[in-house]
Amino acid sequence: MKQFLQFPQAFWWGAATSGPQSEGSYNKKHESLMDYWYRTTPEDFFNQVGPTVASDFYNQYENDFKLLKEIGLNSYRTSIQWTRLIDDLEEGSVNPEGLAFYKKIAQEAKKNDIELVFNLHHFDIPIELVQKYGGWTSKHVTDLFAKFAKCAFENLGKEVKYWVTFNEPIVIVEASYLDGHHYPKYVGHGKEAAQVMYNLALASAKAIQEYKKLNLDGKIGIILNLTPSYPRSEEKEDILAGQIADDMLNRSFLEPAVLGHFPPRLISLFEKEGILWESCEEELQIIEENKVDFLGLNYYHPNRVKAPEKEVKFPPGFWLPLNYFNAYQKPDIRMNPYRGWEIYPKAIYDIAMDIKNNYGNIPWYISENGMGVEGEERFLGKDGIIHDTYRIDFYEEHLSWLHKAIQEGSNCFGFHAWTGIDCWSWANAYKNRYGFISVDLNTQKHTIKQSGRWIKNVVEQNGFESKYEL
Ligand code: BGP
Repeated sequence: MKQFLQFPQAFWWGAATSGPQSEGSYNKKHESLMDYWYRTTPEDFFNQVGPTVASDFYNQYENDFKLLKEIGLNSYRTSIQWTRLIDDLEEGSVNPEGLAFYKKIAQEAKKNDIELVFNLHHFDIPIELVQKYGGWTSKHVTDLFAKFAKCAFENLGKEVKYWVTFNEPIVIVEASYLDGHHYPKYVGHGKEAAQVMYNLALASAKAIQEYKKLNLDGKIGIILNLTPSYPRSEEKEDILAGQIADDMLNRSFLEPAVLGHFPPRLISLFEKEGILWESCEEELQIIEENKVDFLGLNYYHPNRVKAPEKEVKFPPGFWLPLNYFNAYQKPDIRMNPYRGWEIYPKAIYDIAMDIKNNYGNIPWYISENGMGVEGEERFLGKDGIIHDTYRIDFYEEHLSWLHKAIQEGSNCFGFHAWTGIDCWSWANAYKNRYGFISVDLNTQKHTIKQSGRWIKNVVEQNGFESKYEL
């Protein structure tokens, strides 16, 4: 039986992207890690497409905001590129041309009645800071980040009311230091990974401290990707494996951001493994005192785990969490074959309940959720638009679980899809498309898809008729 699901008043219906994935690298002051990685190793990127043009937001932002407005969105997240806003990285001084661009973005959002969320970091550290200082392994870089943040708040903090310090910091830890997916592609650098984890939480707290000092009329948060762990069985070993996976991948940033300290079990584990970060009282106090006002949570897929079956001996200096939890290949799961991610909408409800029960029901929103599909031109109709009905089904099912959580008291104030306009995605480049609006890479023409018409309808009704019985 179908049921109309009404969402709370003033609910955010929007989408997210980032500077490096949408703007194109035109007129930047510095090269980011992604720019450098692409310039030096283009073969690492799908079809050798890099961030140089992306979805041409730098040139098309006026038209893009019109399209976002046309599909009804009332809010939108993008990121300020450190490499565009800042002139001198040590001083954190402003690059006037970069600032002028971000001012135009803020104005355009306002003109279209779109609430803008500015993020400060989306995997795009300036490469100079990696080469000179070792990137996020360095405490000095956390100070430089705070200077960049201060510059952004001072110059744009009156126009823009919602800020986030980082997008998915755990991805930096995992992809650059543990599994080799992002430049510098280290595998098993456990000690550095742990330090990066700590430094990113510290950098976020330092940026929040700068924001609070300015007494602006706005709010600041962080965007975390949560992959809830589901153990293979009820056996205590599997349950413990799930808890440790959660500590490492989810609570490592959730706890400092919301509670002001790191998960104690994770600290003991890192200590036992000899990879615990270097910290001091003064820094821990900054983390303790500068918590977030709200959370943005990205949800794509769950994490199926099992207890390890045998102990793995690592060579000196190498560490991965393999002796604590292993991936579990659960039979009979639904998959998105293009991305290789399991589709499990109920996890959105589980996340909401975890935030309600264990994190003081802090205000939060879904800051990314979506389905990447390869070869979407197959679905191009005679009417010239892409008929992405699979995406509509995906969203309706996830939103039905989110609605149930809200009914049960979860303090969720919005839903942002990944993404508004198809965008470049790191090494996957333009392999999988996620947008409500398509991008033709040959012409850079942006065209609304069927899902764009669908979301417009959802926003107008502040809800939709759901076919899902939960
Ligand atoms: C999230 C990132 C986004 C985006 C998305 C889809 O983790 O925050 O930046 O890339 O994943 O990623 P992909 O295109 O690799 O499937």
